[in-house]
This record gives sequence, structure tokens and C-alpha cells, in this order.
Amino acid sequence: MLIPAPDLLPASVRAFVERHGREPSWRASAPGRVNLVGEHTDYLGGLCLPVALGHRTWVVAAPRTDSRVHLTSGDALEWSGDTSHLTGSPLRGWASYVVGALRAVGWQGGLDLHVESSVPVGAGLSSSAALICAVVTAVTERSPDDLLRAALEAEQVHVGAPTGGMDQTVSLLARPAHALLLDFAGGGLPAGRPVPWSPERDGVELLVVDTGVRHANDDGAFARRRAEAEAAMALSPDEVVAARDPLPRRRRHVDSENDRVRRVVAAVERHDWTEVGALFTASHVSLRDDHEVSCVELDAVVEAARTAGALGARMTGGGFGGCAVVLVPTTQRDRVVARVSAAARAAGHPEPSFLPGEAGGPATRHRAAGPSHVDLSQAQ
Ligand code: GAF
Repeated sequence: MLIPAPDLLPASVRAFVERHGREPSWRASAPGRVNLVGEHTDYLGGLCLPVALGHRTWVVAAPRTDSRVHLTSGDALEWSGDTSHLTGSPLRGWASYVVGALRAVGWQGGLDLHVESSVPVGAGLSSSAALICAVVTAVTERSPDDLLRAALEAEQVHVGAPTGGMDQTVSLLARPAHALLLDFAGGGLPAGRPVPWSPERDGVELLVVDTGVRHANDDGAFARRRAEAEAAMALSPDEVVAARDPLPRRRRHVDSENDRVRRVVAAVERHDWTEVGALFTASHVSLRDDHEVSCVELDAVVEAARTAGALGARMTGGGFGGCAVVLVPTTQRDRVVARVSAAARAAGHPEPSFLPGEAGGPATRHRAAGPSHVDLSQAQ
């Protein structure tokens, strides 16, 4: 019923050999993520609390002796260009993330590269950050902070998506069985603190529900919301009171969401899952009504999950489609899954799918003889 997280390293190597005719020199993978709370706050110097997923993106690659860059993927997607593509204006489509990552690390020369992924694309689970982080991890050996700088530059400068930095940070720096409390105050790389996150030990699970509604962070809606929120945060308290709708609501979302992050961390640390669930739901209401980044399908998932026995639920990620996270007692999980699916069917929404939300590990280089996991968070 839950889509398990597969190990796609062997399939990636096999596909590379078939499509590029030799063994890859480098193998790496990086996780997608869900955010527990703290949404649309990273680009405003605020707080967020993401976890890495078990679902990952694998990249295997080898340098070429000519100047061709030849990219293939498990979806039969293929892109080929000259290294001249590594400079110039942003590209579109999936290859832009790979090329953006190569630009950001200053890649010189030709390259063959193959991608396999179990992170659903456009589902708000940071498939683009997982791809970028897997590429920078595969083709360079740098400190985690340098990899993070490159990953941020790839998406924000070379792809041109106006995102905040949460996704790349957790993909590169996550710890298994931990959430990562990120504080973006100060403008540079965020300060991070791992927060132990194992609700399973108390009979509670995090369930990821993919509504099947797709979106992209570079499609304009995200940028508009970001601009409004930035304008709202630049106002003094008096100006907020006098400002025209929607600015006061955007401001209220950001201020209340930062406060909820602090309260969720405190509740997690005292294992108060009822309170964590209530704060999840309050976050969803704020994202729906004040920040206006939800959609009917996400609202329906949250409502159905809650009435079926979940402790709380909320949309996760950029919104406008994508996924919800549901905090549910394990004994109620199957019932919640059935009721969420039934509600979607009754409303004529796409059939949702369900992923486990256990907190996984960070981007990793794999040695040739199989998945020997080099934990980059320990590498500095
Ligand atoms: C997207 C962005 F990429 C993140 O930086 C963050 O702003 C998130 O939406 C919303 O919290 O995933």
C-alpha cells in the first residue's frame, strides 16, 4: 500500500553500461524531502524543519575525452550537448538541473551521466534538489558546505527557480532518524540543528500522501507569492495594519509559521504527538487561508485524514499541488489511507499515492563495489 523506497544503484549502473557502453567512474545518490513545518519561511530568513525521505535520486557518471555532455535517464529521457551549454542563459526541463549543477561546480570537459530516481517529479518532494545534490556529490569531492553552495547556485542562479534553500540543505545534510531545524536568519548558509525524529517508537507514523496534482517552483506562482511575502515582511507593524489585503495575511502566515516551528520542535522533544499533529493542522490552515498556496485536492486529503483518525495533517513543500504529510497512530494508518483514497475518488480528484515518511540519510557517494555509504555529514 505504501510505495517502498527502492535501491536503484544496481539498475543505474546497468543502465549506464547499456547506454554509454562502459562502467561509470562515480556513483552518488541524494534524497527527496518532506518539510514537517515551517513552509514559505526559508526565503524570508525564517525557520523550517524538514526530514530527508528514503526515496532518492541516483546519478552515475564518467568523464569523456571529448567535449560532449550526454545525459540519459530511466524515463528514457535523453539530452546531449556540447560543453558550451555549460555557460549562457538558463535551460528548461530536467537537463537544466544537471547542467545547472555542472555549471555551479565549474565542470570542464565532456561527461556521460545517467539518472534514476524514485522521487516523484513535481510532487513537492524536492525531486529537483535531489537531482542537483546527487550530481554535485557525484562529480566533485568537496566539503558539505561547498556542495551546498554549489547546489543553491545551481537551482537559484542557473535554473532560475526563486526557491529558498531548505530543500538542498536537507538533501545534503540530513541525518537518519532526525529532522533538521534550519534557521535562515542572517542570509548566508542556514544554521542547522538535528532534532531526533522517530515517532514510530511511540506508535505514530508520518505518512506522505501524493495528491497527483503536479506543479513547478519555476512556473511563476511561487515567485508571485514570494514577492508578496517579501513586501509584507518589509512593512513596519503600523504599516501592516494599514496595508491592503493580502499583505497582512501573508505577514500573519510567516510570523505564525515561525512560531509553530518552535512549538513543534518543543513538542517533538517531549514526544507530545497530539500537539505536533494539532500544529501541523494549524500550519495547513494558515497556508490555505493566509498564504494561499494550497489547492482543493490538498485540502481534501487533510480533511479526510483528520476525520479518519490522524493526529494532524498539512500540505508540505511549495504547494499549488503536490503532497501532504499526515501524522497518524500506526493503528489508524490503514483506515486513514482507505478514507483519503475514498474521499479523492468521491470528489473526482486524481488517485492519491502513499509513501513512508521515515527520516532517511543525506547525499552519499557510493563505492564501485556496491553501496558503501560515505556519510558526507561526517566528512568535514
Ligand atoms: C519549495 C522551495 F524550494 C523551498 O525553498 C521552500 O520555499 C518551500 O517550497 C516552501 O516552504 O520547496
